[in-house]
Amino acid sequence: MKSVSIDPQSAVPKYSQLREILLDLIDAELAYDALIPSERELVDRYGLSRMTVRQAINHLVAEGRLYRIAGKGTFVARPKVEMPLRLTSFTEDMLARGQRPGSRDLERRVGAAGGKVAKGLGLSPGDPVHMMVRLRTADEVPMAVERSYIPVLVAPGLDDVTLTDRSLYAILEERFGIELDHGEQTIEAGIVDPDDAVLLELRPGSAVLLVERRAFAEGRPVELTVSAYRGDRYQLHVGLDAPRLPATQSPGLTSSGGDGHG
Ligand code: 16G
Repeated sequence: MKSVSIDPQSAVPKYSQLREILLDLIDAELAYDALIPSERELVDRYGLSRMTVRQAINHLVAEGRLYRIAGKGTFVARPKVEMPLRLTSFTEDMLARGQRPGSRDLERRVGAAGGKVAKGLGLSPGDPVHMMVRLRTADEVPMAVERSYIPVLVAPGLDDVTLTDRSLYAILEERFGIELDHGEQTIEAGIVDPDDAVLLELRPGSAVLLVERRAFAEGRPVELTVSAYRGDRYQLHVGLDAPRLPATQSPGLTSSGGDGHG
């Protein structure tokens, strides 16, 4: 069982012990948007310095577990959003969570595909592509900046359609008859780009999830999108299957922990 007081003998730093205590409190007792005890109360309750208390809270704010409102206090953040690992659109995903999806066009133009974009979309460098940069919001809270590329050939005239507060996937389907049927995605950790930090209301140097998606229709690449999702608002959850040995392999080897390959 975790202690509910600070152990001064512990090798675990005091701010870290307080962080654990606060996490337990958040999980067990506090709903989101609930006010947490003030710094002064925590100082008194746990016999810590103000600096140590602040350090624990700063950590939890950076991790997206708490948020501050100047002059009001520190509150429990909403649980992180699980990034879907399906070919859903941002709009569908937010509606399914009961949140209001939003989209703001930051940049829209037709340009010449560079090497990487051309390769991803099966084009030749210099071929025309729609380039769009969008800020995505959920209940007005900025969640991600998405930079998408779509071959002009597959969606001619898309540049005349506003995407503000609209779904790109719905427009592709309704207006251009494109039904995306397959996708692939790479997700890696990153540090927010300084311009994106302003849009996403993050401090410079904050963590983001960098997501690169390609979506296809009938085997043809339709979309390449590179997005920065707020690291304090998103997490990934994956189900894990136990490795299964091929049926031909001897059952005597099952305790080796091998995955049956090689
Ligand atoms: C998701 C996709 C993005 C796609 C967008 C379409 C990820 C990481 N990205 O945000 O590639 O362009 O949905 O959403 O999932 P929309 O139809 O709401 O515009």
